[in-house]
Amino acid sequence: MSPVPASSPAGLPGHSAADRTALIAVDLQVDFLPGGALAVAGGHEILPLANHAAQFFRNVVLTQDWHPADHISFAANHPGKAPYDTIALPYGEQVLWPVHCVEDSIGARLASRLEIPHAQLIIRKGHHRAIDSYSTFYEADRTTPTGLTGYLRDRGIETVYLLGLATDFCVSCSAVDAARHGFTTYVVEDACRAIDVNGSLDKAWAQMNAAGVKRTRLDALRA
Ligand code: VGL
Ligand code: ZN
Repeated sequence: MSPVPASSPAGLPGHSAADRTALIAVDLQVDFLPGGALAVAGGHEILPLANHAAQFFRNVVLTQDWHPADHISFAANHPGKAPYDTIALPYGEQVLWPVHCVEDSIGARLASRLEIPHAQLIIRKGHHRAIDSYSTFYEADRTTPTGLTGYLRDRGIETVYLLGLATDFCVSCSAVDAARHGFTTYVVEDACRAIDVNGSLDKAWAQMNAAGVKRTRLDALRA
């Protein structure tokens, strides 16, 4: 009988390093691109980068911010408040945003230039009226799960790479949660763009560093 190989041949699901690794492409949606309701500067620049990066991954998860029209994170739902004001909610401080990514609206659609046909899962987050959700693992109350942890574990995923929008909100919160759940976690930093409001980008990197999130770049994926 022949010995069990140290690494199984490619093509056997769940056994090779490629099968244990997933790319999570965060919130590449119309409203976060220039011209959108909550445009992230340079957001459109990363669409070709995301398409390219995805070719290096067998497992790709896409996420969509997906809010009801009466969502608590919209400044318009708080009389007297303006976008980027903050309010105190039971789960902590909440930044108020322009109305964005309303369920089933054009702005909530994935960017038309996104071409990742082999993506296998789309996680929609932020659909509870009273809770925002930057992370694609847990909503902002830190207790309501999206189910992504279970999906990744069931699929034998051990390492995740993240890219997308915005670095300092949905990407960073997702990366921190991934690392806390024991996934080896990389952020592909040149394939992300930030909102950067009130020092949010510096704060986000500090939190990612503290959680053990590693930074990488597109070039390193090619290597
Ligand atoms: C996001 C603010 C509000 C994001 C989503 O995708 O980073 N930011 N909703
Ligand atoms: Zn949102």
